[in-house]
Parts: sequence; structure tokens; C-alpha cells
Amino acid sequence: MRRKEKRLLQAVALVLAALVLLPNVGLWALYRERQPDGTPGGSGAAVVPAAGLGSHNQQKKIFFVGDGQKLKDWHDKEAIRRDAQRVGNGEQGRPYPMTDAERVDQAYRENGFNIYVSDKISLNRSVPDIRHPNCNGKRYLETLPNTSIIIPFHNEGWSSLLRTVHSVLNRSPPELIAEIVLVDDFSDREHLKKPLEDYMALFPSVRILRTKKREGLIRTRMLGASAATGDVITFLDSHCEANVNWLPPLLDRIAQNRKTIVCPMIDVIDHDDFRYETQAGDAMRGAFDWEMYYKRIPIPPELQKADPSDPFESPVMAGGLFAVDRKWFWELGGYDPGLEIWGGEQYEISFKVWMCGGRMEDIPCSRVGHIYRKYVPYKVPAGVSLARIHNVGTGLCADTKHGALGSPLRLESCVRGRGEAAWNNMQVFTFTWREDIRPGDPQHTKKFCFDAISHTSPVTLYDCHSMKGNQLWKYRQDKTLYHPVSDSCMDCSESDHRIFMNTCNPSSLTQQWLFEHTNSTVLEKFNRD
Ligand code: UD2
Ligand code: MN
Repeated sequence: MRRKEKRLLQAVALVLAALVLLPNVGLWALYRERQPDGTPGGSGAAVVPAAGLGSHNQQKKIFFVGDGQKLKDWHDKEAIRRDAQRVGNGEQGRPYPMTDAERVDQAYRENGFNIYVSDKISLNRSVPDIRHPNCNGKRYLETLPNTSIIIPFHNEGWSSLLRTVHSVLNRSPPELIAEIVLVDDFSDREHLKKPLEDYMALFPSVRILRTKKREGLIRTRMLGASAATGDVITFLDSHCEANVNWLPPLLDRIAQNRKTIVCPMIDVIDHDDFRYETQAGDAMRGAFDWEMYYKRIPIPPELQKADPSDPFESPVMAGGLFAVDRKWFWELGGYDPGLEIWGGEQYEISFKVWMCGGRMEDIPCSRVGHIYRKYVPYKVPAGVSLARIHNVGTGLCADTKHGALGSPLRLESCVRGRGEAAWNNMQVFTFTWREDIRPGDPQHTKKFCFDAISHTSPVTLYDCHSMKGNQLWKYRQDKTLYHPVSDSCMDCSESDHRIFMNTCNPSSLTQQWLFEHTNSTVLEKFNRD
């Protein structure tokens, strides 16, 4: 090779190396431009102001990300100012001052939260902006996908449902809402029929769909999703309140990566006085326990973001509130349509996302309040049953009010009414798919089970082991509660209210038990071998 050519080649190589490696020149600088604060994942922060590199000129409204997409401040300053001025019951998310008349059991019966209080609070009430202060400075893509908001409901209260819709309309940029789809899961309350249709006729973006039979929340959501037209679908429960600027941070993450499913932080609307508060600890991510109940556990320090307002990954979602690219939702197969009534769907969708090359994130700058109920008000028709257990001979009910773990089950007078009274007295029981019997409604059973160790022993509550044995029960046609391991039946004594095992004698009335809200299909299923 001639010397001149060699020199030329060397020079070219040098220039190339400089371009790639030297800071503030070439590719390295380009990379830094996309990640200026070293905060991967925080698209809101990963921004370079258009007005000159590095100058954080707050006046300029338009910003650019690396590939020339514009960013903007999506806060609706006018709405924020209007909300700040609101005064009245529950405004600014403050607790409603409850009177004794409002504290009664009746107020909770239909919804599991205090509907009297809800009715006293404006449908347009303001909520406190409890986002991390950094959220105020975040910019999101100027062009965001729009979304259909899907809200399934079954016998929801009037004011709680309407407040959900109002909060979405009040605190979302209108151009991002393709539609709000209310999906009625076969409710029977009058206010959810014509009155709801008349009311929603005032809001052109709101549609109402109805299932033809009780489907449960999973298939109800699917019906809404299949009718949706937005680029993204956003699911909410029917008793939520959207907080300041909740939507852009969600849509922005999906616009950056359409296989990201995003969840807002779920705040707590108190089921008694409707105060609006954060859940304990924000640096938490989704998990579940051995009973498959969702829980939040702390994020290990080494995985926490430098900026706590940045999106972070979460293995599983809580279930009710999330946004997903509509086509990606269907590429994932939606939900398994065999899932009944309530529960499990949050894991199904979470696992599928991760297994199919997507990801799931919680977005601290997006917050939505949710009323966590005191107890579940609706009937769960299939599989398991929610019931009091009446004794035919004594007219009394099995009761676990005094039932510390390990103590015997007792008889008490049956409390009247569903809901809170039955719940407080622990006279609600569930047959589970493990064929054991547990206190609590099907969605919130306690983890102790009816347990008997011999054909003469008392019936006690013992840690559920899910291994049948001493905790396996059969409810027979002759109304006896049969315990196969000891080949004996549950019996009781009127004089001292004890519940114990005894040699089966189906003609003895104290051995006959009646389960409320239980139909023969459920029992057949429960008793199937
Ligand atoms: C949580 C979720 C909920 C769901 C559930 C597990 C949050 C805040 N909530 O329970 O969305 O993922 O876990 O499945 O993450 N509904 C129907 N038909 C029914 C029963 C309920 O349409 O048969 C509606 C109901 O009106 C509500 C939604 O489904 O809008 C969720 O039901 P929930 O509020 O009783 O569930 P929740 O919040 O206890
Ligand atoms: Mn809910």
C-alpha cells in the first residue's frame, strides 16, 4: 500500500473514532440527548428544550425529543385554578363530616361504601393534587394517541358512577378522549336504566352498552373493549375519581412503546367519609400472596428510580385501572372469557404481557382515586356461594364473632340483612373450590377453615391448609354437613351453643343446616368428587 493512501485511511479512521466516542460530538452526544439526566424510562424528563442545548428555558412551551417529536405541558391550568377555588362537602378531597344518621348500616348495604355521603358530595368535586412535585415539570408528546375509557358496572350507586364520569371529563384533555363506554353488567337497579340514559344523553362522548345476562366484570370489560374505537383502551372501575393530568402520562408511555401496559397510582377514597388519600408508601410494586390475593410490596432500594416520579416496572397489576394499546390488547387475546365474575384476570393479563414481549409500568404522575369497599355488596352466582348457615333445629346461625383462631365455632342468633351486619358478626361463609368452608365473602375470605379432628370433637376454625382431610366437607341432600374423614356430621346444642361432630343422624333437626343464597347447582359442584 502506498504511504499516502495509508495516511488517508488512518485520518478517516481517526475522524470516525472521534465521532463515535468523543463527548459532545457524534453518537455519544446523540445518546445523551435522549437520556440527558440519566433517567431511563422517564420520558417526561428525557427532554431537550428546543431553545438551545442545556438551557432549561421554561417560557418555551414546545420541546423536542431526540427524533424531532414535539413535547408539551399538558396541564390544564384553567381547570386546576377552578378546582382550587371550590369549597363545600368533600371538596379538595377532605373528609365529609358524617352525622350519626349517615353512619348507619343501611348506607353501606347496596354498595359496600357509604352512598349517603357520596350523594352529599358534588359530582364535580375537586381532589388534592398529591402527585410528586416533579410531575408539574413533566412534558409529554404533543401528539398522543386517543383513548376509549371503559367502565364496567354492576348495580353501581348513582353518584359514585356519575362522579367517575365527571372526574374523567373534568380532568382529561377532550381531544384525548375518543369516548367513554359505560358497560352495564345486567344491573337491576332502576336508576341505572332510563335515568342513566337520559342523563348521559347530555354528554355526546358517553355511550352505554349492556350485557344480556350477568357476565361478571371480565366479560363485561371485554364487551366494552370490543366496541371501543380509540387507539388505546383505558379501564376504570365504576367508583373512581381521576386526579390532575392523569391521562397524558399514561398515553405517553404507550406512544413510546405500544407494548407497555400502564397503570396509574391508585389512591384511596375512604368508604366512610370519602376523604381522598394516597395508599401507604408509593415505592411499592404489585405482587400476590399464596391465596392469589393482590398485594403491594416495597421496591428494593437498588431498583428504585433516582427520580421517584418516573415510571417503574411492576410484575402484576391491581387489576381495575390501566391503559393498553387497543390492538396490543387483542394481540394478547384480551382476557380469558372463561373467567367468572371477579378476580384472577389481573394476573392473566399481567403474565401474558411479560411473556409476549411487553412490559408493565406504574406511573407515579398519573393518579386515580378508587373506593375500596367495606364488603362486597353483590351476589356472586357461580361456583362459590356467600351464605349464612342456619341450623334447622335451633333456628340459630353458625357464627365466628368470638372465633379466635383455634377456638370452637358457635351458634348465635342470625343477624338480619345482608351486608355489614352479617359481615361484622362473621356470619358470612364461603364454600371454596378446595371444598373447605371459610368465613367471609368469596372475594375476601379469611384464611381459616372449618376443621374437625374426630367424630366427637368440636368444630373449630383452623389455618386453612387446602389439603382436604380434616377440612373437607360435603353438604348433602338431607341437609347434613358431612365430614368424610371422620364419617360424621356437624351437630349442635341449643343449651350451650356448641357446634360439634356427631354420628350422622339425618332425622335429627340439629344436624340439618340451611345455606342461604345457595342453589342446587352450586352444591352439586361443591359435592362433586
Ligand atoms: C379489584 C380491582 C377490580 C378487579 C378485581 C379483580 C382495582 C381498583 N379494582 O377489585 O377492577 O380487577 O380486583 O377482579 O384494581 N363489576 C361488574 N360485574 C360484576 C362485578 C363487578 O361489572 O359481576 C364491575 C364493578 O362495578 C366495578 C368493577 O367491575 O366497576 C370491579 O369490581 P369491584 O369494584 O367490585 O372490584 P374491586 O375494586 O374490589
Ligand atoms: Mn372497585
